[in-house]
Amino acid sequence: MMDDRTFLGLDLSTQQLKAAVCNDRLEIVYEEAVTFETDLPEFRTQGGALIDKVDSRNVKAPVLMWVKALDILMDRLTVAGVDFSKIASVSGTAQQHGSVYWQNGANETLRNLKPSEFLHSQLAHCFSLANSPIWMDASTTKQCKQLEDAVGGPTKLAEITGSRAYERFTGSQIAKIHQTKPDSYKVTERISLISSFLCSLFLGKVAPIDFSDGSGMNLMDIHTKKWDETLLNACAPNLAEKLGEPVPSYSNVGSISNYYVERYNFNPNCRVIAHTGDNPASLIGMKLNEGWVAVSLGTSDTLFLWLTEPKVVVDGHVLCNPVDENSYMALLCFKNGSLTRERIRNTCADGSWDIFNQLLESTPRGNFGNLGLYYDIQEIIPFLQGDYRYNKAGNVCKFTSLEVEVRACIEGQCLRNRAYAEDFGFQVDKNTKILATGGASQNKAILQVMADVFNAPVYVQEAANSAVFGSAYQAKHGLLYENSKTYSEITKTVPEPILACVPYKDAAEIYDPMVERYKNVIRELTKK
Ligand code: ADP
Ligand code: XUL
Repeated sequence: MMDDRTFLGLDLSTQQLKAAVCNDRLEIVYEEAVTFETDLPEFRTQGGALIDKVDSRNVKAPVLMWVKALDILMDRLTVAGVDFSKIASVSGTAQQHGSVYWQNGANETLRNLKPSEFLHSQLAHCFSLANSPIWMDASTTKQCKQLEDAVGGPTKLAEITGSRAYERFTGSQIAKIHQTKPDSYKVTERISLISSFLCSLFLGKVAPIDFSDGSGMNLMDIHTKKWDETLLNACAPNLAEKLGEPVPSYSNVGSISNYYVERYNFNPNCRVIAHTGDNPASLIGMKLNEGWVAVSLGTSDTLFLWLTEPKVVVDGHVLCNPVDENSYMALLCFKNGSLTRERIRNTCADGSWDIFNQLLESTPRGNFGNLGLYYDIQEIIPFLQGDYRYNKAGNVCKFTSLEVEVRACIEGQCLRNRAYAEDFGFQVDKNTKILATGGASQNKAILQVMADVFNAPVYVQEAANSAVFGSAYQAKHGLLYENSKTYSEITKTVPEPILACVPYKDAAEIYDPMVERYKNVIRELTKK
């Protein structure tokens, strides 16, 4: 019944839990989503996050909200008519870096889930921390220093793990939990990433962390793909046993928990494939290969490239590649993405993307020499917070019209993307092609600015949410990997990207100098 089989992919992102079911040709047959803020208002999150009112650097999310979201999502898929007995394998992805703390006895509870009850009622007492730190957290500067010192500085840490210490990365987050909540740490039997936590819910036991998401922790040696003992010891005691051994991202990690067989009529032979981070999953969903730059415009804005060799960089990250064990991927992440665009849309365009786009399109490229930088929350690179506005003469100013503000926001974000990609060693040339994904990639006016700033064509895929589709493709790849089916063979039926916009002729003339100007402004603002 090969023609009949389907693959389930999930994406536990910042704002939503999404699911996609694909057929054997990897065409999407069902899509459903649960939105945390509106579907689960009892958890009182802002877009899925709990931002501390006293110190906004502390950002968490309730673990049980994610579990409850899965209960609701499974019900929605049932109502939509999904035949679970046809699903051959499941894989998933999640926001990167966040960590979940399983309390002593949790693995036993996971192994004995009662099919007649919801997951959230059975797992209510399984977590030693009710709220998990997530990627938006920036509260671990002290622990970052400790990790870098343990191996001889930021560059050395970047050489080993692919990144210098970053506040949101899991190592410093675990160290902080151990230092500030020693009792909770003591009763923790296992620690999962959010991706491997989601995988555990399908597997019915704590699932392994995969190489790609594991390389976003500042704990794994990206060359040997093993935990670095010095770093584990610098973080917290007995960490190796709490993390378990990492595995390749496409690993077939076991059969689906009996809970799903009895409750939803899954086939007992349905396999669970390791889950990974959302950026690695997007790389899969976009069928990214060399020569393309992927730009994901989601809650965070990220930029990623396929790398054949690991590079050592201090601004940016090198992660293990999720489909090819010998390759890597470069990643840049900016926290102030969609939520910042939404703030400017709300203050300038009455909350409407249509009005926002009209304003954006009514201003000339280059914005009369105005430049704006908007960091609603503590940015990663550059390490800044607040709004900065400059006029043509380079003086700090206020913008006098709504359209200038809207264009300044989008141009500022696109200049940032190009400037940091260049610092990573990426050079725009006539072969550069950009592939856009994420919620805001459906906005052509924004993509046009991206095309102009990079002076390169921008493409999109028919399926805009590449992370969730990437995990459905990975479900198939992981299932057939043992039969020597390569990832490119498996995804050859996925349609090629579609051209969305091309740059105007004067793009380089306008934006090349603006990129340099942007870099100078940042240099001044971040001068110690
Ligand atoms: P994540 O996976 O990080 O939770 P998504 O990739 O689903 O996020 O993107 C969600 C974001 O997409 C929303 O916060 C919203 O601002 C943005 N978005 C949706 N539609 C548009 C649009 N037409 N123009 C610009 N942004 C949009
Ligand atoms: C990547 C990062 C974010 C999250 C949430 O380093 O922090 O992109 O994965 O999407």
